[in-house]
Amino acid sequence: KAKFATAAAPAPHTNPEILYTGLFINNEWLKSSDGRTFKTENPTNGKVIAEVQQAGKADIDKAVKAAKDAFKLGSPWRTMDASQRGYLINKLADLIERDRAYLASLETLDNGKPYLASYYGDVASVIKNLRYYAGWADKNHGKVLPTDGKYFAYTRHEPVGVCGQIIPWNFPLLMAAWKLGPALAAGNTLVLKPAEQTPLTALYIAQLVKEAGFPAGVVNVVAGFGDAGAAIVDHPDVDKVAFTGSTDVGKLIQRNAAGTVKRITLELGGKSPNVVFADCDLPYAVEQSHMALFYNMGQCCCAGSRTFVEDKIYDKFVEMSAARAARRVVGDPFRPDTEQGPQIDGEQHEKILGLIETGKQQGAKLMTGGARHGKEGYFVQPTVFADVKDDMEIARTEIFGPVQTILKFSQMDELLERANSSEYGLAAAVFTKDIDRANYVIQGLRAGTVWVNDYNVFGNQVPFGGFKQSGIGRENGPYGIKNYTEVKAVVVRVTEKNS
Ligand code: TXE
Repeated sequence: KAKFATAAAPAPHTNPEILYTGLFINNEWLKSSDGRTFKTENPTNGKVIAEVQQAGKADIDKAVKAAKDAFKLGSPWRTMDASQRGYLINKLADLIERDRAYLASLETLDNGKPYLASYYGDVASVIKNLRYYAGWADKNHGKVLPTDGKYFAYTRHEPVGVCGQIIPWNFPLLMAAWKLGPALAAGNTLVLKPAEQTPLTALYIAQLVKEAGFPAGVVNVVAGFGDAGAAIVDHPDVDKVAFTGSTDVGKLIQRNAAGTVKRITLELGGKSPNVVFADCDLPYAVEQSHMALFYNMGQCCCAGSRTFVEDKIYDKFVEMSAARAARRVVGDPFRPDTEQGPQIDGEQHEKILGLIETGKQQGAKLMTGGARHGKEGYFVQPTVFADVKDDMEIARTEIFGPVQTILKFSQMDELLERANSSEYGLAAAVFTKDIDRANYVIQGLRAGTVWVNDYNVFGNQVPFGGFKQSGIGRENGPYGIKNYTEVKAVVVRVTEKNS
């Protein structure tokens, strides 16, 4: 069962026009300072879609300067009513809604995810997320504090300043929205760097930012590689970095951000346990566990990538899961019946196929799939491994592909220890009808999110982020706003104090 409706969506633009490939700085489209460009590729067939201006250090300097100027005291942005900031964010959401079919198509072209998922999943969530945070713009208020002495003390919730936002390629639009919404609602200015694999939709959004009427320099979008990301992290005028991506790069960012004591939020990798007890509704749990792993070609940081199944139903569960994966429709992401498109690029494709080989060599039982799909593009067959042991590579490393690993358990305590024996702690799920058991597992799992009898349920009101090496901080909800807010304490001497 898909998470999005399947009522008729407008037909996709299978060949969407590419309108913006420049660096978006100060509400203008620029070429890179050193003339460098890079190619973005269609992962369905490996063909080049467009050449995009590639930001280097000099361009990052330019973008940061624009954001810093836009943040100056007295600037249009700083003097704007908070409610007007909310209005502008809502306006941006309206423009995205207007261009929803085009944006969903562009996302599918550049990323490879099925068009219906782009349309009903990604773009729909982007619109809702921006509207949620638009509402926060004039509600992020401080407090009056009954301090001792003749003083009037209060807190101001101020923007942090210039935010550097570095995002990945698995949900290019949605990750951009999760960064833009709270940052703008709280009054920050920003430099957003999309991933090199998927720059196109964020660049289109940049033009919509301008059309919505945001003052120049508030939002700057510059495509580029890791060196551009590193230049953002190193820049002394960037006050905060928000990053979503690999744990390795997250660690690097944390280290490098220390040089200027930047605020950082990190949303990193995962190896999330999905626990299925024997008293579950079996066909439902099989389908949910399938989607938990295979959604978005397995390229989800919170993917249910360690499926723990109670011994009593293990064989049946494995058999049903393998049959479901074998039925998964893989192919052209623009077709309405396609469930699975290509992986993002050749590098990921190779990494996944390599891990599948390791799984075979280390003795996991391959139930279905296990190889590339087709001859063109970066497709991988939906793959299911049974008899997976905790110490196998495929049970420890984030595969980030359509590879389900199914492990067996028999005792609750053993289960919790094994489920928690990962450096990650992003998400987890439990399928059971026993409320006491569910509550025990909820409390025992060390993860930022625990789903009960469902998976991949996101709400703009609900925080998302990781325990342990899955990250620092939370996105969405009031917690998300907090990460973009500095609290200033103000203490004013008064001549007389009365209660
Ligand atoms: O990620 P990177 P990659 C995991 C997943 C995947 C692996 C590698 O397991 O297989 O990471 O993916 C920018 N300073 N996730 O190599 O490199 C980069 O340009 C600053 C999980 O694509 O982390 C891009 O914009 N920035 C994840 C962003 O970091 C740097 C989503 C992410 O790229 C940088 C993606 C540097 N030194 C991959 N180097 C999730 N949490 O959802 C690169 N970047």
